Amino acid sequence: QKKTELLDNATISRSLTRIAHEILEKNKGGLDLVLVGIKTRGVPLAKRLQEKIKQIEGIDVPIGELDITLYRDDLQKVVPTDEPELKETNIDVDVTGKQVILVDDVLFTGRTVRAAMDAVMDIGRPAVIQLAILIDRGHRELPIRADYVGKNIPTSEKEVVVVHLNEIDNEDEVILYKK
Ligand code: 3GP
Ligand code: 5GP
Ligand code: MG
Repeated sequence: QKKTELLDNATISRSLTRIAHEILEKNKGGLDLVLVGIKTRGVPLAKRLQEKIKQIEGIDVPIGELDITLYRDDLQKVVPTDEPELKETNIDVDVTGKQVILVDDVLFTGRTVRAAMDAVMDIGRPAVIQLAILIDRGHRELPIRADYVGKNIPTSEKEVVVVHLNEIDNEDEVILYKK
């Protein structure tokens, strides 16, 4: 197994700072924003964006969480017919009329994001839904793209992107593994 470091602590932080600025620019100051993190690692990323937006603009953007589990617990046993399913919705704010930003660590086929959009639209009618992602590794199977991207990493099917975040893994790093 070969590893390549794609992002470290400093570059993750800079990417998120840029994305926070882009979100504020695109959404006119951000007063109607709602951040929605997709578990597991989309949640700490959403919180970091919330903090950066607070530092830049001085506003408190509400945060929600979605638990969408893709496939089975063992990634080696991925069955193509398995769809990511919604396990839990934890969004206390009314999303109707809001600019909802979905946040996740890695964008791959797009099926998780599709399930996340369904979950958000089940609880209200947002003015707009946008997507912020740390790593876009390609291989989309649906017409879905991210509005805000930390880094585009064209991967092969055999490669896996490992995302470690301080809040969960006690370190910040993004590594490309070649099997
Ligand atoms: P996450 O909760 O941080 O998103 O999908 C469950 C976990 O498995 C994810 O954690 C993700 O980091 C990790 N993972 C690594 N490679 C893959 C992959 O190719 N597909 C999926 N679905 N998850 C992967
Ligand atoms: P999708 O539904 O777009 O295929 O996959 C998105 C979800 O699967 C993300 O939540 C992400 O956690 C996980 N995922 C898919 N591929 C990878 C990968 O290479 N690395 C990591 N860390 N997560 C992945
Ligand atoms: Mg994820």
